[in-house]
Amino acid sequence: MCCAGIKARDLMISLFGKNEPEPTLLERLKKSVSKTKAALSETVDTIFLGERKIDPSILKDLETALLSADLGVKPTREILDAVREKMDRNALSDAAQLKREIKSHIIRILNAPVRPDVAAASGIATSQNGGGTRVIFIVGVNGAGKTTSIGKLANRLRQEGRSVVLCAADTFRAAAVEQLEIWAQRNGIEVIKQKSGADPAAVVYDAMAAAKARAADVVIVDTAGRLHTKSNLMAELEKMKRTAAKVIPGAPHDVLLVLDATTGQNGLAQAREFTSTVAVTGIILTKLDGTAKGGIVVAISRELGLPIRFVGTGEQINDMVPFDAETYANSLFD
Ligand SMILES: Nc1nc2c(ncn2[C@@H]2O[C@H](COP(=O)(O)OP(=O)(O)OP(=O)(O)O)[C@@H](O)[C@H]2O)c(=O)[nH]1
Ligand SMILES: [Mg+2]
Repeated sequence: MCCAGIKARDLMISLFGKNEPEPTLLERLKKSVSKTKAALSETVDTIFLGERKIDPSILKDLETALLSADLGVKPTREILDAVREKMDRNALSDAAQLKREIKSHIIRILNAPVRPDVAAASGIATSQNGGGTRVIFIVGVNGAGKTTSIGKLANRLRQEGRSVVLCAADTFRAAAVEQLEIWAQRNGIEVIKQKSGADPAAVVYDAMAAAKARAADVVIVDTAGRLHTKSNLMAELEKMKRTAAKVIPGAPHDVLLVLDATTGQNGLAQAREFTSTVAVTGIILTKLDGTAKGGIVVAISRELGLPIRFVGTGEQINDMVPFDAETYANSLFD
């Protein structure tokens, strides 16, 4: 009897995992940014080893720490200016105060108002989905993590009780449709597709029609990886957007640019060009796990003026967290 009970429990555990509490947002972010934290927060601590006093000589080391965490030149300069100013007023006396100063400055940059054209677009993270099917395009360069992020995003939306349809508009890369189909299966949702090599706008048309017919809450469009320099691919993207709007007025409601955090300042330069060509409404920053350059979050906010909506913290379906400035800064410094 007792053994049968244990077996049943083992079966439940193997099916559903241990009944452990889900890690909090802060815990998950903390794990992802541990290398960045080492590069930044712990470097600040070492600056103060050996009773070193707070004086302008620490600014050089601080600058190196901020730049090596990939905060970018402008945010680094702003933080150094703020620190220097406090130092001049003798308002900083130990490492803890210095960290608090850096942290509050980072939060300020991250919470700075987004571009006015973007602020007008409704955020998917917060939208309550009042008016009909919402359309989200996922765009970005090759291998940034678009398709994976779609799988994770669909999972989040499903957990919120929304119905989701996927659109396989990457008809270009071999096996791209199959990859999206696997994510659809994991989520138990439908994917609208055509055969490889089909016109992506035609797939978008089908998906919009299907989503509308089923009164789906959200349709997420997977697109092929593209560089802003490929004008034919950028024109193709515009055509997809126009097609979506023909079936669902106002679509796409969101165009989320997926950026790979590990590409650091290079990725940011690409993103700058990309967002000057396509009207992007937000960023999904992937692969924050395992990079020591998590400060790129700050550079992106400062440079692009776009909200970071989600952060990818691994390859699994649950490895994506909504981005929040305070939580991020806490995960780096607390
Ligand atoms: N560690 C980690 N890996 C990720 C994350 N997001 C995506 N990946 C991995 O990055 C690789 C590329 O992901 P895809 O989703 O195929 O990227 P994509 O942008 O759709 O690629 P293309 O369609 O070829 O342009 C895969 O091996 C993913 O598992 C993340 O947040 N963390
Ligand atoms: Mg893909």
